[in-house]
Amino acid sequence: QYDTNMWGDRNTMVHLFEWKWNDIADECERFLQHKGYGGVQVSPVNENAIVTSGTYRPWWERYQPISYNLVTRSGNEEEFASMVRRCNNVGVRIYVDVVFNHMTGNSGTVYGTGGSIGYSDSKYYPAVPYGSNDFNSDCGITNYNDAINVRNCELVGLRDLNQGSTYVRTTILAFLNKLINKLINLGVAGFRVDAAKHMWPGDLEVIYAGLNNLNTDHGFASGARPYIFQEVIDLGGEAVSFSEYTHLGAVTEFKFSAEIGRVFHGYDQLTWLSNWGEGWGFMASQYAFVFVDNHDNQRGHGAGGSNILTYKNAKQYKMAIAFMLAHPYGSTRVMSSFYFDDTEAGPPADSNGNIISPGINADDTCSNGWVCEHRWRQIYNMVGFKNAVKGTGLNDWWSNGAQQIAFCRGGSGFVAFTNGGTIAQTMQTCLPAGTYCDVISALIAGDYNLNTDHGFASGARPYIFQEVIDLGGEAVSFSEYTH
Ligand code: LM2
Ligand code: CA
Repeated sequence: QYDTNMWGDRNTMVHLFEWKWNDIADECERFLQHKGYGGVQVSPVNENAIVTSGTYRPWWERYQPISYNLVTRSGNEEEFASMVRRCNNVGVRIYVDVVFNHMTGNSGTVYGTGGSIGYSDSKYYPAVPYGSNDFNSDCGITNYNDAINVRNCELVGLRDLNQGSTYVRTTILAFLNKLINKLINLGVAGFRVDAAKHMWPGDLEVIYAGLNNLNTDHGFASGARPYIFQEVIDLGGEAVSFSEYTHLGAVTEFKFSAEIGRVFHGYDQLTWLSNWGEGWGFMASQYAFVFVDNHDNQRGHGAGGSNILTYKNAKQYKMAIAFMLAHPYGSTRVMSSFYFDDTEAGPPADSNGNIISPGINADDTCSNGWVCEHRWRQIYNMVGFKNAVKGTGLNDWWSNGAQQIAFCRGGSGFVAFTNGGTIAQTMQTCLPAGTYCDVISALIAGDYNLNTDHGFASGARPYIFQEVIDLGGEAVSFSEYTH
C-alpha cells in the first residue's frame, strides 16, 4: 500500500536514526510538527543481540533480532507506546524499521537488550520462540545472480528465517500487528521492511495481507492500511529486481541516491536533471521511496559507494536535499545522523552503553554528537516548501545548458539552483505578483512573524497598540495611526 497515512498538509518523513523514544516524542512536539514533517522512521523496536566491539556497541547490532519484545537501547514498550501517542497527537506518524528476514549472526550464545538469550549456533531463540526448523539452511549469500541463493541463504551470516513456514509467518504477523493496534493500543502508520530483497515476494504478500487496519483511536481513517516501504537494493544487473516488489508496496530507489550524489558532487551537469525520475531509468514515481543517503550508504555499507552525499559535505548535501524536496518525484525521507569517523561505531553513548540524548542549542541545532540534519534551516524550510507545493506538477523548466537550473511547481513554488557561478537571469517564476520570502535562507519577512513554537499560527504578525492621547482639538489626530 502506497499511502503514507500522513496528515493532508504534510508529506516527508525523517529517519531519527538511533534516537531514544522519549527524545523522539519531545522532538515531535517541540519541532517536527511545526516544521511540517509528516512522520518519523524509527530504528528497530524489537530486542536485539548486544554486540560489543572494543570501546563501543556498533549501530548494526540493532539488525540482529533476538526476540520481538519491545526493548532496545531506544527504550522499552511503555516509552515506545507513549512516543507513538504523543507524535500521533501532533500529526507526526511513526514508521517502524522491521527486521524479519533473519535473527542474529552465528556467534554462539547471544544476549539481548531485554535480557533474552539466544543460541545462534543451534538457531534456538527461546524468547520468540524459534527453533532450527524455522530457518533456511546454513549456506551464505555468495551469488547475486541467483535469486534462490539471495533469498534462502544467510546475509552476512545472519540466521535466515523461512517465511514460507506458516508458523514463522504467524509469529512475524503477531509482532507487526502488535505495533499497529494490539495489546497496549499502539498506533504505528507503517513499516520499513528491512532486507526485503532477501525474502520471496510471495511470502511477503501473505504477511502483508494478514496485517490489521490502522488504529482509528490514533486518528487513522477507518479501513486505512499500513504504509509499506521495502528495502530492495537494485542498481541493475542482478537476479532480483525491484519490479518484483512494486505491486506489494513502495520500494527504495537506490539509483536516486547514487545519481543525485553524482550530480551534486559536480560529476554531472544540473541541466541533465530536466528529465529526472523515470527518464533516468528509475522506477515509476508512485512506487519510489527516495532519499539522498540512508544509514547504510552514508557510511559505506549498502549501495552507492563514494557517490553518496552526506552531512560531511554540507553544502552539496543541502543542495541535493533541496532538489529532492523541490522535485515531485517519489516519496521522500530526510536522514538525521550522529557524527561518525569509524563507520561501525554506534550512537553517542556513556560508558555503560546508554545512548546520550541530543542537546538542543538556542539556534535550533543539536549537540552531544548528533548532527540533526533535519534541523538545518535549509532542509526544514524545504520540507515546508514541499508541503506548500503538494499536488502540483513541474513546469517552466529553465537551464543555462550547464550547471544552472530553475523550475516552478504549478503556481505555488519556484526554485533555482546553481552548481557553478551566480545566476544573472530574468525568469518566469509562475507565482502571482507579490513580495515573497526566500524559504531557504528565510531571512525576509518570515523571521518577524510570531513564534509558531509558542502556538501562534504560521505567518501570524505581532499585535500593535499605539498610545496616542487625542481628546480632540489638537494638531495630531488618532486617525493618522489607525491604518
Ligand atoms: C539491511 N537492509 O537490508 C540494513 O539496512 C543493514 O543495515 C543491515 O546490515 C542488513 N540489512 C541486515 O539487517 C547491518 C550491517 C552489517 C551487519 C548487520 C547485522 O550493514 O555489517 O553485519 O547489520 O548486524 C554484522 C557484521 C558482519 C557479520 C554480521 C553477522 O558487520 O561482519 O557477518 O554482523 O554477525 C559475519
Ligand atoms: Ca532470506
